[in-house]
Amino acid sequence: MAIEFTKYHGLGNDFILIDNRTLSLPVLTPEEAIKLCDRHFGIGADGVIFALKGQDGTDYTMRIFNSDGSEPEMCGNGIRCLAQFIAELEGISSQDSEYRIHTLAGVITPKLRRDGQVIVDMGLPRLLAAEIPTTLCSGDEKVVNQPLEVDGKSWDVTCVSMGNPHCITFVEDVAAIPLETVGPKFEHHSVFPQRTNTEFIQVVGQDYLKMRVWERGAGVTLACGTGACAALVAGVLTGRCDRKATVELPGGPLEIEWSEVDGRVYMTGPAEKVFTGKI
Ligand code: ZDP
Repeated sequence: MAIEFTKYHGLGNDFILIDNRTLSLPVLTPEEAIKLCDRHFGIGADGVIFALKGQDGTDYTMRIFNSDGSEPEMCGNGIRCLAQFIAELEGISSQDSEYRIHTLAGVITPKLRRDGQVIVDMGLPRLLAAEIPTTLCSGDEKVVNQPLEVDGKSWDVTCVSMGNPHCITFVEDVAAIPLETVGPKFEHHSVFPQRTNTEFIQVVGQDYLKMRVWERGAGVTLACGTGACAALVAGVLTGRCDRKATVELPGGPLEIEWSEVDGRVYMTGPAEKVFTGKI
């Protein structure tokens, strides 16, 4: 059976989107996703995203497999792509559509804006060690500016869950970080039982952060939406930035706000269709 797919990217974080709306389970297995994500033997992507039937009153359900076949709870760049994909499937050309999406991180609400950008209500950040999860502090404590030994060096880390785990460390110069060497050591560190995404952040100004990321299950990527949200929250928790800032990723900028009013994190950024095909 042929399966149609559409390739999208959000700031170069790229995904294979599958129209799976009539079903509750993904039409592909994690093993098939690994093959399709391969950049030499497959289509090439950081993950595969399925637009599934809604549940518990939501419009749709999103599931995603990372390029290594593992399944994350959420995906910030991916859900912007999903919103565009759904609008196209529904034949909606006008903007302002808002969707309630069921994810393993709770209900997430992306909204298409007239200028083509997508603003996403990413929900509440979770800050307690048990929620990350990490054993770096006792379960009911926040993990802020904690020393962590990785690769023979002590890093000050702050941990934030946006449904998926993030470990954030602030550095002088992000360009100088050997991501390929230290990234996997953070990801598989014994203090992170579910592994972790890791963000290296350079504070350029109160309202401007520069970020490079090592993603759990995907490695070096050009952008990570949940990571940019987690980074801003960590910047606020450690007194390094305002509640609203631009986060510059290798693939481009995202606008992130941690609202003082409702405590939720809002992410604004692009999602672009690249091509369609059949498997
Ligand atoms: O948590 C994880 O395992 C991530 N690799 C999921 C993907 C996150 C993503 N890069 C994002 O934008 O949030 C898609």
